[in-house]
Amino acid sequence: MQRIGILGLPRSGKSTVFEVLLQGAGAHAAQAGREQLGVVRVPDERVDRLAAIFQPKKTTHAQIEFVDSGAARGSREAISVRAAAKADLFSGVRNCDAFLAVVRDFESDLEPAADGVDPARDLRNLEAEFILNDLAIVENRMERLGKELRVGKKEGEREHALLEQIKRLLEAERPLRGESFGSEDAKVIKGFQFLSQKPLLVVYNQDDGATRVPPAAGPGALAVALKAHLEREIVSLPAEERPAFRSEMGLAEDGLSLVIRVSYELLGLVSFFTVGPDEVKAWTIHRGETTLDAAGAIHTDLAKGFIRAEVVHWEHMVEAAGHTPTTREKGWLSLEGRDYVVQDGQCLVIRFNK
Ligand SMILES: Nc1nc2c(ncn2[C@@H]2O[C@H](COP(=O)(O)OP(=O)(O)OP(=O)(O)O)[C@@H](O)[C@H]2O)c(=O)[nH]1
Ligand SMILES: [Mg+2]
Repeated sequence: MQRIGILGLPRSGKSTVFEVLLQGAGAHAAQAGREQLGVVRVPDERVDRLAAIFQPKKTTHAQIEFVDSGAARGSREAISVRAAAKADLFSGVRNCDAFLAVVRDFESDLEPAADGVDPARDLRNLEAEFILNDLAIVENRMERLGKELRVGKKEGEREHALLEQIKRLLEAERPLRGESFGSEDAKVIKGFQFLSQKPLLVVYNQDDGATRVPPAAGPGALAVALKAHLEREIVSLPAEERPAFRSEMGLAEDGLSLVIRVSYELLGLVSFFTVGPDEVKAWTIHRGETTLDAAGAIHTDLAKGFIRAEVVHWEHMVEAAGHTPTTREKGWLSLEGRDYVVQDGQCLVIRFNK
């Protein structure tokens, strides 16, 4: 399961965003130290449509985990950006697969912003924190490698040169998520878990009536606007009243769906489905992965004994009312080998040797 760490300056609305995301039915939250964890059921109309056809005993949506970082939680006084920079913005979220940065873009008399509302400045400050964090990691490692090189241990030479290159990028204030590296170097770099390298979703947390369009984010990042406060009010309503209220307020897509859709895009994830009378289930793999990878995601035995995959697009499956012979007659079913790249929205049956 992919984990997305929510971070941001104090009082930017991190916990409000977290609560909005957690309203997904089936979500459950847990407290782990100072941070909060929440597993969210990924809303997916395709799963619901397939379940309506198959009437399975069990329907399983994909899941994604969000972590609300524990930094400076609960402090009621407005904290300045400078003071915030000293706090550990990344507590509890360092090991996540991606970050969701909440940037304050709302005025509030109840929660006055100490240094005024300036989302562009706040984002710059956050980015600077990512980069400082990574520079500290690079410098530590280079120092150690430098010592070894001086006593004649040459193994670290190549890594030292790579870190030198990374240091120059960071010093030029370039986050690593925008850079590409050769596969050997990429492997070495991955081990460092650099924060500025992880995919970044910037959420501009706006007032109820705001219509500002967020500026485009750089490479490896995406930006969306969310009215977290209003969204939280909506999710506190009974489910059947939400759509009417939503359209009254001129909100198109609900916050949870929006954030998840964009997160999938950012993380390069796609869904495939397995269907049948026992269970309709959504699975998550990376874009570009094959039927063999998909089989392995379901069970290692399926990958080991893989013969072939039967592939039907979910819309065709619905149109055929879940009747496989019909999908075959219509030419909607294809037989694919282990190297076939799975596309978002396909239903798979894996044939394998036990
Ligand atoms: N007016 C307005 N208030 C908001 C909005 N989002 C959050 N708030 C308020 O701002 C305050 C801070 O929100 P939180 O979600 O607790 O922010 P946080 O980033 O988790 O705060 P810390 O964990 O203390 O750093 C709360 O009083 C929220 O109700 C918004 O979009 N508009
Ligand atoms: Mg909070």
